[in-house]
Amino acid sequence: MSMNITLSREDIVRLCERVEGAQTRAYAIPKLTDEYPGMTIGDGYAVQNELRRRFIAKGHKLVGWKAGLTSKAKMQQMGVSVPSIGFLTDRMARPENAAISTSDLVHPRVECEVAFVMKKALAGPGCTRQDVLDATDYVLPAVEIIDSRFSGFKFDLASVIADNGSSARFVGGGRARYVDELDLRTLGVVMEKNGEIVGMGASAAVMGHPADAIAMLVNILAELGETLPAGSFVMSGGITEAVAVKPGDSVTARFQELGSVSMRFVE
Ligand code: 0L1
Ligand code: MG
Repeated sequence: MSMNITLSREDIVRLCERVEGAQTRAYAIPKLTDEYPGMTIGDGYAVQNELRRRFIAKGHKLVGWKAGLTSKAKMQQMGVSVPSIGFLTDRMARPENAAISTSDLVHPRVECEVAFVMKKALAGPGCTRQDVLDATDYVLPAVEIIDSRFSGFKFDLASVIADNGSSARFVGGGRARYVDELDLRTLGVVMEKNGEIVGMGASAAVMGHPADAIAMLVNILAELGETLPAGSFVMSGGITEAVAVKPGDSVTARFQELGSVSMRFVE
């Protein structure tokens, strides 16, 4: 890893155990920088990598990655200025129209994202939008259910990265489309909760073009000594602000050209 790591191995393992406990038993914890104010972004990724290693050792399968905090709306909402990445496993996936339990989540929020499925592996540094488009099998609409484990959503970038970018659940669906059939910058999205419109936007909100967010993700992976394998499912980041959900809520994300994705939330 070429990132600046300042924490000792013991501290990385300690923080990873703290985040893993909060994620698996669904309780809120103070942001990690309260105890380690000098924590760097590299330290955040060191904790995230340890979390990924542990989940995989327990039998979880890595299915892809997510870019997070990729729109101005999200950055303003969360008070940070740089995007992040996180990993996705089979245990986080939920089918379209699923009833998603909230009892194993802390304070879930939903956001609409364009997801990419890769037909070729990608490696950084220097990955570009065109490299991403050439390596994409198809895109599809997705909803990410994020769940920051930090009390009162009070966190900073290093803490969020350690918490795997707030990754919790994701639902892909709608219509899969080839990228050369679409203008990926101008896809409109409307998010409905219980039949009311609670968010809307256009895909250019994600770094000007969602494929740029995937290129950014591949270049961060290179800094972590990783590549993006063929077959990966990759989410490019929320187009609108994230919206809180609770048991009883139904959510539908309607994407121009890509169809819609729905789910409901239960206890
Ligand atoms: O998916 C994302 O944009 C990451 C969000 C991290 C912060 C949050 O919990 O809202
Ligand atoms: Mg997201």
